Amino acid sequence: MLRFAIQSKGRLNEESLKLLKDSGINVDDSRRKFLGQASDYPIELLYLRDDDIPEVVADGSADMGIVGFNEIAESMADVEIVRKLGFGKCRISLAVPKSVDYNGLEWFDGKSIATSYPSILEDFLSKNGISARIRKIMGSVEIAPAAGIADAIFDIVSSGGTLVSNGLKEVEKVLDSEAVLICRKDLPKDRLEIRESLLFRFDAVQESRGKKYVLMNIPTDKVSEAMFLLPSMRSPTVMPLALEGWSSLHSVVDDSSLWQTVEALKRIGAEGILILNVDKVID
Ligand code: PRT
Ligand code: ZN
Repeated sequence: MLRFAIQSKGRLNEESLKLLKDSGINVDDSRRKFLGQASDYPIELLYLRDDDIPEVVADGSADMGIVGFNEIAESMADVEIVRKLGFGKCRISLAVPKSVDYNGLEWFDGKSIATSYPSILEDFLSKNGISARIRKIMGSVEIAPAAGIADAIFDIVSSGGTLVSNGLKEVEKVLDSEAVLICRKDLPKDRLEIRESLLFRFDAVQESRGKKYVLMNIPTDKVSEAMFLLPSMRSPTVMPLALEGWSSLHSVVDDSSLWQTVEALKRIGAEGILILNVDKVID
């Protein structure tokens, strides 16, 4: 049995549960529970506040977990970062009131900065030779300048909307973050096989994200041109159709270039184009 920690509620909870579910691990997601059991997989889920996950994994109370990289950087917990998971993307930045005539990092010399991430900030300031007062605040950091509690803030930014609505502007990005899969460093040998199986499943789910399976009929003399338009994982599959002079072509296309590719294929004579979701990709 492997014990796996995820956020009990909040921004990473849903995506973490979805990754497990898409990996065929069905967990009892009644979020009020502290400990949940998967019905068909040797894993138990520990639902925690995100701040507690790095330490709990570092000390072996949980074997693996999902948490924002920002929490690992702040706690400096001694864990292995096994994978970046591609969700919960954000950055931690310095922001100042929008009326400030900001002219570089020196502006922060002698100022006070409110943050829930004092360690990351302290490290950044000392590396840059800036001496500022750090005020640790848990939650609603963005109101600190207007409330007269600090001159500036150091906080998580995603769309930037919170900064704008609080009369602030982002002036320095310090750290990029996203959800990461972490593992304790001394994972007992009897759980290594479960870890490998989990990674195999997570990778297959992640590989399939942002991909579509495209099938079409195309005049056989256009197949090489079509293959050039389809930068797939491997070469596309080409099969002759019963109809003389026509072939069927199958390939995997990235979502980001899907419409461009399909339009180009149509221009060279592709017909009957089917676009399907990709559920898993196993290399
Ligand atoms: O209760 P618990 O302690 O578990 O949760 P929490 O309230 O501490 O964290 P939560 O659920 O807000 O965020 C969990 C993780 O999601 C963070 O540690 C980040 O890794 C990641 N993440 C991604 C974010 C955001 N995006 C985000 N936008 N965490 C917080 N925010 C907040 C930010 O603090 C600010 O108040 O959203 C606001 C800014 O958003 P924009 O879009 O207006 O810029
Ligand atoms: Zn938290």
